Amino acid sequence: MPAFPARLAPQPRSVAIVGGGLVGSLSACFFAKRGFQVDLYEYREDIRRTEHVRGRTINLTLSARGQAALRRLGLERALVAEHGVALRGRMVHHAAGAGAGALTAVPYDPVDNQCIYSISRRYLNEVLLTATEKYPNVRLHFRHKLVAINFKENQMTFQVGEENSQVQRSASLVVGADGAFSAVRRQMMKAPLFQYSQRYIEHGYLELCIPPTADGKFAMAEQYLHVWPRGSFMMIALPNQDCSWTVTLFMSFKQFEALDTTKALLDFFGQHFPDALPLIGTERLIKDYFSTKPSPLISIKCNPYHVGSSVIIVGDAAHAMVPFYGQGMNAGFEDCLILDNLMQQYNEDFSKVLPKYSEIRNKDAEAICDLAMYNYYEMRDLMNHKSFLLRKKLDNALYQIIPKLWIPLYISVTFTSEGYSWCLKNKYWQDKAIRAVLGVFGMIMLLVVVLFIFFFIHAIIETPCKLFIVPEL
Ligand code: FAD
Ligand code: EGU
Repeated sequence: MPAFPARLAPQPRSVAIVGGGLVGSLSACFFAKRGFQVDLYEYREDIRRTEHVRGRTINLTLSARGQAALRRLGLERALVAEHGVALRGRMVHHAAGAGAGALTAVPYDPVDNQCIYSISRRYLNEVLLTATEKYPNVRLHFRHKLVAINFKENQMTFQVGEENSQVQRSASLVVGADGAFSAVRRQMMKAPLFQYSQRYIEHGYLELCIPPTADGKFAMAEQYLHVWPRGSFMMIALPNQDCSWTVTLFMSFKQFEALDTTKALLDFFGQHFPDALPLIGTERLIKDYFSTKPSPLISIKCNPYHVGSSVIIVGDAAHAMVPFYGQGMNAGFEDCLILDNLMQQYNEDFSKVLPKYSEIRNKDAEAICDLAMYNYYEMRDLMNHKSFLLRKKLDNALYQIIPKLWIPLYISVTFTSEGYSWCLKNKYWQDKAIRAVLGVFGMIMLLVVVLFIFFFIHAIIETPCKLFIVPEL
């Protein structure tokens, strides 16, 4: 028996968000909207007041899951309509050889023509931070780095500014939105039964840029995510609003190291990305390539995502993934939406909401980590295989004929809010169905061949008998 009726249960009203990145700032809005006192602590200074932001990718793709979360807060229109560049499909740049320089445009959604959006990380973060300030119950604390956290009293220690001054803060709920190298999670790892695994892949990434043309236009077909799959490495380009492209080269660290001279670099691009080389420009390529180090890519799974009824982790802190499905931020935004739904369902009772969040979110988050890792192999390699492209064609054909029954994997991941684990199961079912159909087809073919051989032999055996039978005199 609970000591209080649910309605009267003690309601903690203060929330501390650790990390003011994409997911932390969105999460702050969700808690503020519910009326909690929200304090957001961010390690960096306010990016709205700085010229340059160090760190990750310049732009990323926003799709249905991320949009659904933004919509709940009334932020979707402002962001998507005014600052997103719509992508209606991918443009595959084939390798030299067979069809050198050949391009294939493959639409994302041949049925409903839905699209995804390329958005600037910085702009997204700025809009979300400003959105938190619309709520009078939010306070932002920049240059606050969480260095320790004591779960018993929910006591956090922050290092403030550059000097070694420290402050102690507490809150009834701590939300760890402090990214892949989360300090909140590091503390959670010390508890028994906490599951954790991480994996760095062999590939790193390096960003380059294709500037607008002389007359200020996009240098490549806009409305596409451009991709150069090359087997052991690949390159991707996403458009920016100013008509430039951010180009990301994914390659093993070994290979990055091997390209250590101007000549080696230009030969490499000339051989593998001959169409991109003049668009980037040799000078700019050399300058950008040699002035930045490739960054690593990590995939992290852990479980559970909460401690008791007072600490929870969201976004990359809970599930960092390799970027090959364009879902990291989308999944993080979806975390916030799901958490908000549970707050509604359980009347903001943290002791019920937090365990439920871990329970329902873990399997889906791990599914998208797996799917993204699978794409790491599939996209750079299989895109070059005939059988793979055939399967894609078959998938899309079936989708066009029976869109309610046959939803290709990337469609369910990108354009629905079905659980990621459902998407994965759906694909297993489809693989089985295709194998079964191919199996039956194979059996029929075999039967035809056997029958043919049978009749053929029969005919051979019969005919000579007839031919050589000497008519009786
Ligand atoms: P972060 O963005 O890492 O933010 C964490 C914040 O916490 C930071 O501001 C940091 O300063 C702060 N912080 C860290 N430690 C502390 C501390 N101790 N105290 C206080 N503050 C702290 N996702 C997509 O959906 N689509 C894409 O197209 C896409 N492309 C990607 C391409 C690449 C190359 C990479 C690497 C990732 C990509 N992602 C993409 C994933 C996406 O970037 C992440 O999933 C997303 O940024 C996660 O947001 P977050 O707020 O959880 O973490
Ligand atoms: C990788 C790096 C194309 C941004 C997967 C597609 C990505 C993104 C794809 C990055 C690819 C790969 C899909 C989207 C998206 C494709 C997708 C990958 C955004 C299967 C800035 N991927 N990404 N798949 O279909 O579903 O276009 O860094 F090259 S968006 Cl690897 Cl939809």
